[in-house]
Amino acid sequence: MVAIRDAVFLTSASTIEQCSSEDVGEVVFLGRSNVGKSSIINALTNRKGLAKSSSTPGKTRLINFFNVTFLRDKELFLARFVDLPGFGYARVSKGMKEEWQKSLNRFIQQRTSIRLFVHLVDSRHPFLEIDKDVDAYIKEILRPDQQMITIFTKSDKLTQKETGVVLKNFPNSLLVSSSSKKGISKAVEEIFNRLFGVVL
Ligand SMILES: Nc1nc2c(ncn2[C@@H]2O[C@H](COP(=O)(O)OP(=O)(O)OP(=O)(O)O)[C@@H](O)[C@H]2O)c(=O)[nH]1
Ligand SMILES: [Mg+2]
Repeated sequence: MVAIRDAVFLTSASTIEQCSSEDVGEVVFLGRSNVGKSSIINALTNRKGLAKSSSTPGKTRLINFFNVTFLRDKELFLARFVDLPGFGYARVSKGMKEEWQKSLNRFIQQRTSIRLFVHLVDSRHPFLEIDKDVDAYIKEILRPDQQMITIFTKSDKLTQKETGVVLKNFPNSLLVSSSSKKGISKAVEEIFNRLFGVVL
């Protein structure tokens, strides 16, 4: 049985240079603005308000780092969760958007401590072009020591039929709700196994 025992905010960075040292394996949460990145970090770690979530898209503007301690069979495992700003958020000028996107791309491609990309997709809109693009982009830049998983968010908003469509089209993905906590413990286990190489 795997659980997250501790999670604390480490630091925020607006540039790569400000990022924390690359000494711990990192899980990067990325996805469209408002998809529920900050909320799933709070749900996985069971810490309300650890990552700032908001109904206004574009809430997360900085790269936020959290130190996370997993517990399995009385043994502790350290990792870091990274909350990224969503792509496609509005309210900044086009120039700033491009600058920021470049900076995020640089982070994603150059940071050696990233072990796992968690691509979050809104389960109500599972076939958007932008998510296909992100999927292709991550696969293209993925290094041999890195993995990627897709997690569908906000499953509490789905009808049974819609749930069936997601599961049928994406058989290897996880479907979770940060509100109801459905699927969350399975997601914790999956992230742990990917990070620490446990084959079940
Ligand atoms: N019903 C439901 N709402 C959710 C769930 N997860 C997140 N939300 C809501 O969706 C909105 C956005 O959540 P955030 O976690 O802030 O999303 P984000 O991806 O971090 O957004 P940015 O930081 O703006 O990119 C908030 O109003 C959340 O309460 C969920 O599982 N179910
Ligand atoms: Mg956020």
